[in-house]
Amino acid sequence: MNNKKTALITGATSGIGRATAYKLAQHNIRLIICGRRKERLLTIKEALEKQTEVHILNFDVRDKKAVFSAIESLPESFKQIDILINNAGNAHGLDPINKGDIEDWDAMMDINVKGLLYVSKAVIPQMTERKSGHIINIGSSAGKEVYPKGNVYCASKHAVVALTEGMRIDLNPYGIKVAAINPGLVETEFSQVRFKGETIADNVYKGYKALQPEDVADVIYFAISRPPHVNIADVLMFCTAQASSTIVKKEK
Ligand code: NDP
Ligand code: 8X3
Repeated sequence: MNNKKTALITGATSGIGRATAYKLAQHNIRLIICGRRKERLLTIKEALEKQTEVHILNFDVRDKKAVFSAIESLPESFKQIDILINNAGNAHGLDPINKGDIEDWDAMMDINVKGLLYVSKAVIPQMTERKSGHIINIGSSAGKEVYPKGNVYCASKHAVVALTEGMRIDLNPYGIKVAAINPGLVETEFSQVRFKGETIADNVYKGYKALQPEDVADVIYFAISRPPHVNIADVLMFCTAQASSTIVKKEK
């Protein structure tokens, strides 16, 4: 019998998602890697194909139709998704609520919340049918604690935490594990996106050692490699320098 598992990772072109793809490939997990930047998906596929089978799905999680047709298009050997990692997401802007940009608000709610729902809706039916599966939602410390100017991003991540709890309750009769992994500051392209390439983004991870995407990938792999009776339901992880959303010990 082939016990090899298949994982679908959204947002696999960068940061936490990409590091998770590399980590899971080391453990011989078959991969479906997703994102909008096709060139990057192809590069990652080429690098990981020495270790495991890799299929790429190139879609925008905001595009409902594209999400469903991408999942529908999976070849037979990738059709059974055992592990869904809802990771695609970002912050857009850091402004007080009275000065926030509506386009930024739309992007965060559409990607971080609705995109996660669309992908989940496309994948969950096969898990309920098989009465097995594992869903990992990448929340954030921002989903536990609101910080100044974080308003809509924090709301989107509070929604991810709430949806994780809702999924865990509703999918419990089917034996499906659901978890939220909630990191604090992780050094990825996150701040480049949040600050739209402005130089301020370069300073976010200066003066202390932030979490690296591989640190989060380690925790994701730990969660998915527990025995069948164990579900790591919710993890809050910080780098040692970070005590809360607003308290980070920096070297002078
Ligand atoms: P990156 O910017 O490095 O990666 C974001 C990933 O999301 C990319 O692969 C990107 O792919 C994908 N993505 C973004 N928008 C879309 C979209 N519309 N459709 C499809 N894919 C999309 O950031 P991180 O790795 O840091 O972020 C990953 C997750 O971790 C996010 O949910 C983020 O909120 C969360 N997080 C990040 C923290 C941090 O400090 N970095 C801390 C806590 C949580 P592409 O552009 O190719 O589509
Ligand atoms: C990312 C962490 O503190 O930049 O979710 O919001 S933070």
